[in-house]
Amino acid sequence: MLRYIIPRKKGSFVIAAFLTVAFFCIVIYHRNDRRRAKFQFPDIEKYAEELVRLPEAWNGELHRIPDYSQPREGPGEKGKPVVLSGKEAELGHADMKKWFMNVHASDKISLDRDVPDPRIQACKDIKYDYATLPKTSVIIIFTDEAWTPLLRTVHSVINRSPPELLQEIILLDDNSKRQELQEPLDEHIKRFGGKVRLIRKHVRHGLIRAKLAGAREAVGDIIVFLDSHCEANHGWLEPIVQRISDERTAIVCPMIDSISDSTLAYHGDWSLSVGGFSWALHFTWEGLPDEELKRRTKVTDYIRSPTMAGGLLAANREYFFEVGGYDEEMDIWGGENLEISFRNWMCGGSIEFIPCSHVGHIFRAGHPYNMTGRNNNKDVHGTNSKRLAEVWMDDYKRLYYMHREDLRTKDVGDLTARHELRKRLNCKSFKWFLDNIAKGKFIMDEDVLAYGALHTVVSGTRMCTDTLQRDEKMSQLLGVFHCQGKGSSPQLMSLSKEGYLRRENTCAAEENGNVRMKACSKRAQFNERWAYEKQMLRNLKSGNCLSTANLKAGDDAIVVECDENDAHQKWNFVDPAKA
Ligand code: LR7
Ligand code: MN
Repeated sequence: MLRYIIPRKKGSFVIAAFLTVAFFCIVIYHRNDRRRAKFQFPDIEKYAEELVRLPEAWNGELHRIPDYSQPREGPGEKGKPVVLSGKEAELGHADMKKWFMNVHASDKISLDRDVPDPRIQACKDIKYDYATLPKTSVIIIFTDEAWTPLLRTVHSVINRSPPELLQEIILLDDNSKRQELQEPLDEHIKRFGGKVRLIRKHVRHGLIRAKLAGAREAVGDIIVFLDSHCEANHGWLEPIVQRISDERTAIVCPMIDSISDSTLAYHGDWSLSVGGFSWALHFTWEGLPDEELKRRTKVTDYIRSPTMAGGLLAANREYFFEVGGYDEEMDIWGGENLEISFRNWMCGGSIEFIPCSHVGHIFRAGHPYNMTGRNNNKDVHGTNSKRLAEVWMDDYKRLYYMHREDLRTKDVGDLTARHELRKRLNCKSFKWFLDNIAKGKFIMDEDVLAYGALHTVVSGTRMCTDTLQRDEKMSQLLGVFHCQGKGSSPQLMSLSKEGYLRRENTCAAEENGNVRMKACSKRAQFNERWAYEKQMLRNLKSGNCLSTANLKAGDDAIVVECDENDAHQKWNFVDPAKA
C-alpha cells in the first residue's frame, strides 16, 4: 500500500515531514472517532491488512480476455457460492455489517470469473451485424465501492462485450475516499489500454448527478449505465444495442440477475416480469401482463414495462438528453428511476426489458455510504419523489401525499426547468400513462365506495385497522391501532365496488375469525369479499362482521357474529389526514 502513498522521487526530508503530518492526522482522526456520524469509512491501513487480496500493481501487461470455452477452476467460478469458514467467516460477517456485502467472499473470486448463462437457445442463435451497429459507452458510477466488486464489474464488461461494440467504459468516481480507489485504481485500468476512462468528482454528486456527469463525458452513440457491483453476462450487450438502433426512443434494461450479498453466488433464470410502482413511489416487480404476452410474437422479443428499477439501463445518448436526462436537482439516491420511466412513456418513448440481455447485480440490504443530501436532508428519496410527483403526476400526486402528508408543504427546490421540459416536449398526461401503460394500477380513491382510515368509535375512543408495519408482501394478519391521522399509510383502506376491502396491493380475506391481507386475486373468493351495510363490514363467506371488541392497540382484527347494536362493529372511513 505504502508504495502508492509515498512519492518515491522526493527526498527523505519530504518523506519524514509527510509521515509526521500523517501521524498527527491519524491521531486526531482516532480521537474524534466516537463523535463522528453513524457510518464511518474504515481505517484504510487496518482495512488493507484485513483484505484477502490487495490490489496488485500493474505489471505492464495488457488485459487478455479469457477463453470461456475452456474449463475454469477457482472460488465462485460459474457463479458458485463462496462459503468462508473460521476467521475468514468472521471477517465476512463483519463485512456484512459494514459494507452490506461480504467483501471477503468477493475478494476470493477472480475478477474474470465466469457466470452461468441463463439465456435460452433462441437468444444465442440471433446473429448481429457488428459492422453496422452503433458503439456503446458503458458508464459505471461509484462511491467508495469495494475493490473486487467494482473491478469485477469492469472486467465483466470488457470480457463479455464484443470489442467492436464497446467504445469505452467510463468509471465515474463520486468522491470516493477509500485509498485503494485512488492511485491503485489509476494503475489497474492501464491494463485496458485506454478503453477504461476514470473521471473523478471531488464533490459528492449523488448517483443521479453522477450518472448525468458520466453521460456528458460519453462519446459512444449508445450509453449504458451500470451500478458498481454488477457482472455482465454472456451476450448481454448485442440485443440492447440492436433494440436501440431499431427504436431510437426506447430506453431499455437488461434482465437483472441476482448476485448474493453474502456468498456472491450468481443466480439468473428465464423468468419474465415487468416494473411497477407503489403510490409511495417505490419501484415494484409485477407479473408479465397478458396483453404483453399476446403482443410479443417471439420469446426473445422486448417486453414493454411501465417502469424500471433504475440502475441498469441503456439509451441512445443524444435521445437521452433530448428527453430530459435526469432531474439535476435530485440528490444522492432515489426517485430518478420512476421519473425517467413516467417521463419517457409520457413524452413519446418507451421503457423496455430485453430478455436476451442479462446482467447480475449484488442486492445489498443497506447503503454503505452517507445518505444525507444537501442542507442536511435525511429523506432524499422523499424529496426527490416529491419533485417527480409535482412535475409528472398531475392530480394523481395526491396519492403520493396520501402516504406522505408531511411532504405536502415541503420546499423541494425550483421545478421550473422540469415543468418547461414537459411543456416543450408536449408530453401526455399521467392519466394517459395510467390508462395505457400502467393499466390496472389500483387507485385508492377512484371507483371505490369508500376510502380512508377505517375506524370504530367506542365510548369516544377511535380504533383504526392498521397493518402494524407487518410486511405486506408476506400475507400477514390485519391489526388494529390507535388512529394516527396525518395520512398514516399503514391505516389507509379502500372498499372497492366489487366488495374488496383492500389496500394498494393486498385484499382482506377472512380466515378463522381473523383477517389476512393477501395479494388481490382477479376473481375473488367469497371470503375475500365484504358487504358494507348499516356501517357494518360483513364477510360474504362466513356472514360474520369485522369488529374491535375487546381489542387493544396492536392486536389482530377479529371477525365475529354480526350485532347491529355493537359499536365495535360500526365502521367509518374518514379522510386519512383527519382520522
Ligand atoms: O451518492 C452516491 N453516489 C454514487 O455514485 C450514491 C450511490 N452511488 C453509486 C453507487 O456506488 C452504486 O454504484 O450509485 C450506484 C447505485 O447505488 P446503490 O447500489 O446503493 O443503489 P441500489 O442498487 O440500492 O438502488 C437502485 O435504485 C437507485 C435509486 O436511485 C438507483 O437507480 C440504482 O442505480 C438502483 N440499482 C438498481 O436498479 C440495480 C438493480 C436493482 C433491482 C431490481
Ligand atoms: Mn446497486
